[in-house]
Amino acid sequence: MVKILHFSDTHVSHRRFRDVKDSWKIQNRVSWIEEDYCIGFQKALEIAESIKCDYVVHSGDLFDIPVGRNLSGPTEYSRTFVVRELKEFFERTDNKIPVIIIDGNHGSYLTRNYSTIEFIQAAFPKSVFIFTNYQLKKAMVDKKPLVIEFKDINFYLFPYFKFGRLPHLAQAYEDWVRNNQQPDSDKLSVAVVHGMQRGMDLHELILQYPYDYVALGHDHKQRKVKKNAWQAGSTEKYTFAERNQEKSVLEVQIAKGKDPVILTKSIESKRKMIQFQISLKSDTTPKAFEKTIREKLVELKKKFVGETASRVKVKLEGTSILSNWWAMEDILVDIQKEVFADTYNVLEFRWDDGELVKRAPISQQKGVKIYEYLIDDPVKDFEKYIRSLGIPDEKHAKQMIELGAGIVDEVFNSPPQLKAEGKEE
Ligand SMILES: [Mn+2]
Repeated sequence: MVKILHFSDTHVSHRRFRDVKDSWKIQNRVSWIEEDYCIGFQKALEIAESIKCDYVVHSGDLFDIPVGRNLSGPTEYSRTFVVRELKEFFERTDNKIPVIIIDGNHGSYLTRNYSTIEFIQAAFPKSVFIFTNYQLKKAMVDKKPLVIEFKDINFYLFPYFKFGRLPHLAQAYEDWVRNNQQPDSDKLSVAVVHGMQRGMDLHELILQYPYDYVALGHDHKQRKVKKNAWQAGSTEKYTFAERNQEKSVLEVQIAKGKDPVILTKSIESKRKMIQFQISLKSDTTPKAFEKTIREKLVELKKKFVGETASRVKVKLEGTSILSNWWAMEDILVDIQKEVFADTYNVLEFRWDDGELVKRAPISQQKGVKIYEYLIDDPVKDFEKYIRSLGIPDEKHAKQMIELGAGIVDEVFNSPPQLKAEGKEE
């Protein structure tokens, strides 16, 4: 039997700059939130040691940055943290446990063929085995496998690759998987993959091949995908959508010809993420809104303690009159200032108005204006209205005037009784 510690999506060096309390755990060293993600990484290695595993597998997104157009690399604090934790882990375990890490969609400079996990391998060339996005592309071009072989087990590596983006990529990737990445029939075989959307970044063949285990990453919610394939989930809550998730890493026991045995090993996160759902109506006044928010915050009104301070998001939905919403936003800004004083145990306070519909009051809505015109001579007034729009193309303006005048004339000028009489005939 071989025992693997499978973890993923540690997102070390994740930081928040907006809507967080400007308070550093140690002055100018590390922020509370950045440290949370370091601790997730640390705890996973502690569990790896305690269960006496044979291998450690990280299925991607070890570092949070760079990502997308954000080309900043991990902070010195986080990089040092990771190297120190690994060094101590290898010392405690007599350099007997190899650590395998693949690239996710975070942590690599995609346009530069360079990944932030390369320095980890440089620091521990005999114990750390990394597989980058760049190595994957090279393996596809060279038509070579991406495998690390040990005497009892082979690991097949699938760093993040969005092959479903273009048909020719999908075909090239499938050919590469088929020709190079099929499991060994004699030795134990484990696939390590960063991807979750089938046909887009997770290839169906990987779930169909008889690997003894598929170590998946990218999905922050831990889940069993198949009896031999698990998403480990992230080690610390990342978005507010994860606020109620319990985080853990996986102890995976595999033996040839048997279903893997999976044990979850919990990682307790010290910080709460709280979301207040508030539904607004067009008659909700700023005053009533302020009262609601303050009532919700009462339970958090206590001395600030960084170790336990909560992250809070106010999620707004429903409808609000625009002028009311502006006043409510001012209230939120004021409350945020107050919350970041030491009388609230809150580290982050943000709001999300993405799903709130904001409307102008009826009296100011567009379209109402037209009634100011259509009083004396509706047809002439309509022409004035169209001219007031300043349409540059005269032909276009004339067409609109003619068409509009016809409609206006019919609606306002034809005596309704004529129509009634017509009906009687
Ligand atoms: Mn990811």
